[in-house]
Amino acid sequence: MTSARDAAEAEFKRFDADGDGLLTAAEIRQANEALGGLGASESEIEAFITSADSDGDGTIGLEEFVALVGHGRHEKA
Ligand SMILES: [Ca+2]
Ligand SMILES: [Ca+2]
Repeated sequence: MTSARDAAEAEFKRFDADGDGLLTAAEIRQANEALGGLGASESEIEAFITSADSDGDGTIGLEEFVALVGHGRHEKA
């Protein structure tokens, strides 16, 4: 059984282009474009980071990402 956390971790690793365990604004923008080219603006990406960045270091760690996507949001029902 795949838990929501497992799915979030897999997603995180896909986004984390350099594998350092942190998602930067650049990585999130690249991932967003790769996932369907929604063309998020800089301010949208900044808002995403701000909403997820609970320790305020300006990047999204795995735990922050899991907390964001693992809370009642499901990509696939
Ligand atoms: Ca990274
Ligand atoms: Ca952070």
